[in-house]
Amino acid sequence: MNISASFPQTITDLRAGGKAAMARALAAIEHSPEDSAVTHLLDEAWQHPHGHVLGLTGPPGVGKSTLINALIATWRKSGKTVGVIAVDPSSRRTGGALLGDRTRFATNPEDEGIFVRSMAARERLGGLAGLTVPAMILMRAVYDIVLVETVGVGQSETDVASVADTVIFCIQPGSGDSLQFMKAGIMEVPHIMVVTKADMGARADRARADVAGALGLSDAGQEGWQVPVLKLSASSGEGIKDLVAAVDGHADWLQQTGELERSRQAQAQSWLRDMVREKYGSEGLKKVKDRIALAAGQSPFRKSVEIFRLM
Ligand SMILES: Nc1nc2c(ncn2[C@@H]2O[C@H](COP(=O)(O)OP(=O)(O)OP(=O)(O)O)[C@@H](O)[C@H]2O)c(=O)[nH]1
Ligand SMILES: [Mg+2]
Repeated sequence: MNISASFPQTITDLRAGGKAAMARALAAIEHSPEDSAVTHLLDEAWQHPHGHVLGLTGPPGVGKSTLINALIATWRKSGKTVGVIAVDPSSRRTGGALLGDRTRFATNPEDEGIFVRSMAARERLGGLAGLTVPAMILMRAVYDIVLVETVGVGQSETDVASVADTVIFCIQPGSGDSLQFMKAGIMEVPHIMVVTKADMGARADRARADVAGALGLSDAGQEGWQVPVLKLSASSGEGIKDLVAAVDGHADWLQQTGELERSRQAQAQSWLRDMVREKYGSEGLKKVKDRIALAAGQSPFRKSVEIFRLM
């Protein structure tokens, strides 16, 4: 399949072409993922990362989108450009009242420094990661901050870890669910914990203390990273600055420890594995297991085309 002539051929084109170019590139990775121009662009984006990627997850209605709106406003004010990927799980169609209560992103269409893209996490090649990983890698090459919103209530947090450098888990005051997951050790511990809707008063303080307690019981975090437990209100703006500072702190820590490179490499490797497994099953994956390892810094996209050719 041929992609359109206006497709951005290089990262320079993508950066210069604004939101229209990004929209075209994202459409191409969705519709012609194996086109050689698409692979070339993705390889180049992989080799020239620019921004920091945040994953925001938590139960439905906890306030993720409202928080993202507040973060967008803060970062745009300080001149940072922002790309957003909002993953819409299809199961939410049965979500009833919650859906009517959803927050949309209030962004200025004239502002070239903010790009929002919704994606349905419907059954597709590679599941959530299949499309979000390439989309994230394109946006990461262009914007200062990339935000990925996913709904998560337990095991699915691991999904967002496969696309984000810093994972933020949101908890609603007065809801015990997420705590239960943590205590049971089901949930992979995020890098930053946030209690939302702090304007709800004492319940937010109690939730924050509970989370801090639960983290103390678990083997929280990675060596050398203390998971901050913050409380904030996206409505009043309270605590947003502290979250921005915590994100900066985690980004610095990732850089200094070399963990950033390691975790991005692991994301690329697991994306490649998932794609092969989706397309050719576990048997297919077994067949190429000796050839699937990525060298340090190697792009998973070119490699996926090579592997698919072997099958
Ligand atoms: N009081 C209060 N309400 C809030 C705050 N943030 C969000 N809300 C409300 O909580 C509801 C859900 O907010 P969203 O931002 O849509 O939550 P979400 O986590 O993105 O929800 P889904 O994407 O549907 O999973 C909305 O009615 C918001 O107005 C807050 O800081 N304080
Ligand atoms: Mg939302």
